[in-house]
Amino acid sequence: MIRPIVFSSALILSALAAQADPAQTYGAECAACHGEDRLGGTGPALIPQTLKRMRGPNLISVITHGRAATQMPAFGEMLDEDQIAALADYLKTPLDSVPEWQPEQIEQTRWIDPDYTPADTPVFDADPLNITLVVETGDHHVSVLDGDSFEVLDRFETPFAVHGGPKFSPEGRYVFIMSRDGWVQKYDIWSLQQVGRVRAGLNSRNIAMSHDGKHLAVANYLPMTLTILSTEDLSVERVMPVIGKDGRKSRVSAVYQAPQRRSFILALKDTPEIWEVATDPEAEPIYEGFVHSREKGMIEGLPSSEGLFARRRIMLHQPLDDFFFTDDYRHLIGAARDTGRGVVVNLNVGREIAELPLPGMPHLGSGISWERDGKRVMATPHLKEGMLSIIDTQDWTVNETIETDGPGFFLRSHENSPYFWADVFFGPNRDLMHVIDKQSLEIVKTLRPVPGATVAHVEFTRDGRHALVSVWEDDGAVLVYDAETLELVKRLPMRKPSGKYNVFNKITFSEGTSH
Ligand code: DHE
Repeated sequence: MIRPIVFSSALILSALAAQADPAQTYGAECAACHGEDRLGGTGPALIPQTLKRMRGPNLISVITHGRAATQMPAFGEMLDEDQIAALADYLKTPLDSVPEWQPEQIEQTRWIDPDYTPADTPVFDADPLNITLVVETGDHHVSVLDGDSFEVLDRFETPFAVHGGPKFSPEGRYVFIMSRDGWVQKYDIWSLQQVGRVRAGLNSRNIAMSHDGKHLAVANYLPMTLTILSTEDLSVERVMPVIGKDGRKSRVSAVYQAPQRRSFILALKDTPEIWEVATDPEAEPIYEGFVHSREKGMIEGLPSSEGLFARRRIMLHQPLDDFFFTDDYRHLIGAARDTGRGVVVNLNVGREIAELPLPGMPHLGSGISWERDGKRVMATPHLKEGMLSIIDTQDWTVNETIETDGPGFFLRSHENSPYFWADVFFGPNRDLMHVIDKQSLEIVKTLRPVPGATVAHVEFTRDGRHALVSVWEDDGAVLVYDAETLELVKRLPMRKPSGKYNVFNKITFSEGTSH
């Protein structure tokens, strides 16, 4: 006899409660992997700051169908449509309070891989300085490419949702990679092994390496801090709260390395200041600003005998972010959001010195520079307009603009190449890549490698002979072009490859690459 299924009233009540209360659904179905506090565990943090930055299928679809090639299962059969929609809304609500993320909490997350054994010399025959790392965002891996043979030497798992450029130690042996969840991973290229991981922030923007390779700074949105780690063992050296002169807390939009200045430069999102943080106790005499501050006894946060991590504030008229630095690191151009203006700041004297008309959200962080007609120019794409601006970095004028087939994200060139490459990242032509002559500023060729597939971000090999282009799709590829003939020479299948980073070009601060 088939017995009718009888639900107890307690069960019905709990099912109704779960339906009504997405927090309960979260606790039952998600917390084991994503953490009771939604700050992540084996799965990523599920907080609006992180979720709204994630590209790809929307939240409802991920909950319903799961995420291919990850641990994220499909809940479509377990939860009904209303429950999934309520859960998605719940995940988009901010946390009631942001937990402490001080050295003690960070230290608890620090993990050194017990299987890591450092090699004395590279465990491969390839040129260790011509290694190129490819970040594959499709399944959260990095491929380690031999830049001569284009063979994949290793493919390792990264934390979830890597963003920004990985940063190499000055000799090129180690690389540090950051995820939007604030995890920092250290990897040894010579040994082809992960060294360890630490969670330096809860929602982070990017990382920067100090001039001597000893310190790694992590720019955080959540909490509003700069975390400085020891590159040796990923231990915490300092957590700096970021508070403007007016007392307002600020998110850090980005942190940059300024090797000649022996400092980190911070772009602050919520307060009209730039911060400079010294990475060398002896460095301050080279900065006018530091000398003045010191004379006036204004070095904050540290006794005046200690210069390491001493901070200098540069006051602005409004917050600036997305910096491009001149090669000598004396000047930066920052974008004043939604104003159509770029602002030039002289870092030595510590003040704004010029303004530039830059409409359509310039993406200055992707800027590159080169010599043209005896002048040093820089080029920047614009995220909201199909154009590139060419700026004279002596008199701070916009020399020329180049019309493109749509707004772009990244530019790249190399000292040995007469061309620079500009992607069209947004809009119907996002499958196009322009190749532009650095002197005539003419578009010499427009590539459409895979019709309909986004192509973006270029990196050159160490000698500049090859240009590597990402086909930014889940079943994507890195396409290797001859940088002179512009012919395709190789196709390397990859899972949604985003940025690519050549060790030599990065550690020598090549003028053709963002730093
Ligand atoms: Fe990025 C670099 C900020 C969206 C991929 N991005 C950077 C850097 C900053 C920045 C400050 C320089 C850091 C560094 O390398 O040390 N990015 C921002 C934003 O504010 C923005 C517009 C909005 C946001 O979501 O935060 C943004 N970025 C994106 C994307 O949507 C991209 C295309 C895909 C993704 O991964 O999220 C993206 N950003 C990248 C990449 C770099 C990067 C690949 C490194 C470029 C390089 O060649 O160095």
